[in-house]
Amino acid sequence: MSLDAEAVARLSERVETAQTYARAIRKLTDDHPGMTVADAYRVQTALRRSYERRGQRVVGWKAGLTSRPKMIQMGVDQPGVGFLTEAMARPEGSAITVSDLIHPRVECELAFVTKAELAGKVSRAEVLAATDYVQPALEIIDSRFTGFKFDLESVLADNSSSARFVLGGRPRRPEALDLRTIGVVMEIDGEIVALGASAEVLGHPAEAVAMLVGVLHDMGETLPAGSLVLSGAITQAVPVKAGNCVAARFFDMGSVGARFIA
Ligand code: 0L1
Ligand code: MG
Repeated sequence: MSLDAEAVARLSERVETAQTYARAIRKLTDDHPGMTVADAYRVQTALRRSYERRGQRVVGWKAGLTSRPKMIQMGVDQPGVGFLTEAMARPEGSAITVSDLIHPRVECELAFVTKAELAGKVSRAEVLAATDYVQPALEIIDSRFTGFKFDLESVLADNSSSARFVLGGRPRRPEALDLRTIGVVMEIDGEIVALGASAEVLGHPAEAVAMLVGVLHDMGETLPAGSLVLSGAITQAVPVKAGNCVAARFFDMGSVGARFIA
């Protein structure tokens, strides 16, 4: 670790202001080149505590940077996690405003909802045993860094670009599906813009949940029963603007969609 407590608090405020006012900022490592991944998670934790103090309930977590192409695209070498609050949730089919976001992109993901606590180093099988159901989801990410350009330390401190999410489709028991082979097609305004299969997510999306529980353990946290986890992008992240209508069809699980407005 290289940042003292005062620097962590200052960086967390800088990120929170950028998130609140949708203003892009320089990546944090420009001013703190020695910042480590552990420092980044300390900034993210300070951000989470600040949201909680303002009454925002944490409802779960997201795994990010979980596919090899995504890591290469963003120039990072490991996945990461971010927290999800109730205020980030949007109803299926709803209108999502883009004026309070900087440069939103949409990803298609499998959401896990847990029925038992997960803690420490857990296996894929333990994740599946603790999963109540899985469900199609859209994640709307929005890096707070200029040009959507960052490094691992900066993006983790920015809560892994978390912004909004939408749950939809049909919730399914995990044992009823082969979670490696869920095909997804994403359309914007009726045109297919991205597709993929769920094995894109660390070989199996439950591996991403296991990774996430390990990161939480390193932060001194567990994943409580009843948590929502976005397990990582099955498709690439596609930029969206006001006027766009997004629909994602998940094989055997139905579809999830949202509209974007100014
Ligand atoms: O959810 C994701 O995989 C995104 C994590 C952060 C990287 C990005 O903003 O593209
Ligand atoms: Mg994502």
